[in-house]
Amino acid sequence: MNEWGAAGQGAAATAETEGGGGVHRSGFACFVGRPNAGKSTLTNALVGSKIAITSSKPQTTRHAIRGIVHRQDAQLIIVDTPGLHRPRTLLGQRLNDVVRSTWSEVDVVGFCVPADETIGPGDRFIAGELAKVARRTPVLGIVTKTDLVAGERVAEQLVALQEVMEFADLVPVSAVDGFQVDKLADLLVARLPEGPQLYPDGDLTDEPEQTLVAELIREAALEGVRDELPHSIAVTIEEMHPRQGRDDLVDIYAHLYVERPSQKGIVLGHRGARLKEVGAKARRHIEALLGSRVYLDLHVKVAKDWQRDPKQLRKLGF
Ligand SMILES: Nc1nc2c(ncn2[C@@H]2O[C@H](COP(=O)(O)OP(=O)(O)OP(=O)(O)O)[C@@H](O)[C@H]2O)c(=O)[nH]1
Ligand SMILES: [Mg+2]
Repeated sequence: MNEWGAAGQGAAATAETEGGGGVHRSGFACFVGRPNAGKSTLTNALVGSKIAITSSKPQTTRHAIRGIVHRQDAQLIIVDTPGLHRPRTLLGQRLNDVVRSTWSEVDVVGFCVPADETIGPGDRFIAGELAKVARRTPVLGIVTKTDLVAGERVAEQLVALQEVMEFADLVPVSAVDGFQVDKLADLLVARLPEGPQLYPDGDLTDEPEQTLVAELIREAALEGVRDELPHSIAVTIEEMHPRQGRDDLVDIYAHLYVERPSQKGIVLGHRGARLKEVGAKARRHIEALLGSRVYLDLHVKVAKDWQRDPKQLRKLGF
């Protein structure tokens, strides 16, 4: 039933890399880059659906998230990882560990650098780390967010990126206006081994629903907060189930953790107004995800200095 066109269009798409023959490829790619480089937004653009949360705050992504791109000629699994950075907390160290352990599991790495920021020590640090895996795994250089700058700036950034390390390919993209997103998919697919489909048709991620829900709440909570607060926020789902006797309503009980009592006030806002907004916004996204109405009960809790506390980190899933 699902075999339509597999030999037809698939052959055309892979002819360039393989010299013909309906080859099907499958495998893993991951995006690496400083926090805020646009990795998760690009992952969502390639998957064609929002599977990873994004924000203008650094270190939005906190675990490796798999997004699945289905094509006639290939199945590409993208592992979106946290931004690689100089860690200041135990959480930061754990995030970096997630990134490095992902590198050994993928067929190709995409090193993302935003077009609107100069290449700096943070990028050179990543390049140095990547050089260790680059002998085994091809690394593509990706200039992201091209919509934010003029064409010549993109060209300059490509040249600057090339000086940081040697790349298997270089490509500028914009996840926002879609510029060359398909081209990037082609370049990544070309680096995958031949292989069968690894995930069923239609699966866009293997993230458990509860994780996606917790992330959507965290994303809503990140908006409008500043400084250290974004780092201090964590979300857990305590309970999630259909309301008894109803098939159109899901009850969700979630905890939103901060690190200090003073942060609790900020998250709550005047008479709880901010939290209410966060809840309403998260609920809209969760309802779209689950295709059902949602009752969301959101409680703010203090987990003192959880980013530095191994026991609390474990409890929060790190
Ligand atoms: N204009 C523009 N903005 C973008 C593009 N891609 C990402 N952004 C913005 O850049 C910010 C960071 O994007 P993310 O995708 O969360 O970045 P990230 O690399 O996943 O960040 P971490 O998870 O913190 O490492 C967000 O505000 C995005 O909306 C793009 O192609 N164009
Ligand atoms: Mg991210």
